Amino acid sequence: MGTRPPERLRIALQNAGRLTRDSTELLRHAGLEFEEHDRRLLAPCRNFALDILFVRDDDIPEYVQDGVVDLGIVGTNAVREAGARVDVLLELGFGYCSLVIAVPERSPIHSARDLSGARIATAYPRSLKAFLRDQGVEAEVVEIRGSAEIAPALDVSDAICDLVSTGSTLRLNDLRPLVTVYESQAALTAHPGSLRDEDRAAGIRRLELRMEAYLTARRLRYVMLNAPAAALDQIKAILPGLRSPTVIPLADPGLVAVHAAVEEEVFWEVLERLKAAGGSDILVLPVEKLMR
Ligand code: PRT
Ligand code: ZN
Repeated sequence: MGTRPPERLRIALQNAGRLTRDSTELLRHAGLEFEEHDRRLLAPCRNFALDILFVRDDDIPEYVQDGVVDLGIVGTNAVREAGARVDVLLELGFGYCSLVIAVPERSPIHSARDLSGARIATAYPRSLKAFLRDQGVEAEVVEIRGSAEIAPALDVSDAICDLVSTGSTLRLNDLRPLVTVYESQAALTAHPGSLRDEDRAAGIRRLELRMEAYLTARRLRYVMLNAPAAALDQIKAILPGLRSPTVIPLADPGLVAVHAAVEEEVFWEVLERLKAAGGSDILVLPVEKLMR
């Protein structure tokens, strides 16, 4: 695909599946405008030199490796299973799952070592074989397409190796997880050759920074409060902040206003401690973007 206009980047997204909605939303949060009512072929971005290619997720690692596209959003599980040589630029915080080996509830298999001689059904033969090799376990890998979870009930295998997110599919099929092969999430991946091309690399870097700005901001809340000036040191110590919090004098010399960005995970705890330290009129706002 060396004939495409050199000035436009191309990104591959899953066309219809678990990653599709989060992938397109991420691009929109990165400020890109595009039509997606017809998820076929290329959707051009109106305000960025980027075209979006909607394809099956399994095709994305190879498309990125081969330079059919410059970028792809795909699970790291698919990249590993394809053995694709791509650069993983950014983990995107969605599409979380684990590749897990599981056995029937009443199976005598209780550890990876017990898998020796067992038949394991999987759509992830490459990942599974690499894992078994690492563990020094010799087992029979039964390659299947699609759902592995029924294989033990059909006596096609003694164990399965499949992706798990909530675990409800395993429970429904009377299977218990034995060992995790690896964890996975969606990632922004790049064609190594595109990163060596100065113009393409610059465009890729701009997109990456925008995505990072959104992902960082999503974890933050902007907190504003009034505090007694005398309590300022204590309040500052509570606020982790990006750097130091902004302190604004108020008309009443005994009071100051303090502004800071706080991580979502510690946010309630911080709020409670601020209140206890004398903070009042605590106002919390979402953060839209943050470029460091
Ligand atoms: O048509 P196309 O090939 O594009 O789609 P697909 O059916 O191959 O893929 P899709 O949309 O199911 O998954 C795309 C990607 O989502 C995967 O490659 C993973 O990166 C990610 N992902 C996250 C998952 C899961 N969670 C997941 N739970 N992919 C599949 N599953 C399946 C799993 O295989 C099992 O059948 O869901 C079932 C288990 O789910 P729980 O919640 O019951 O544990
Ligand atoms: Zn697929």
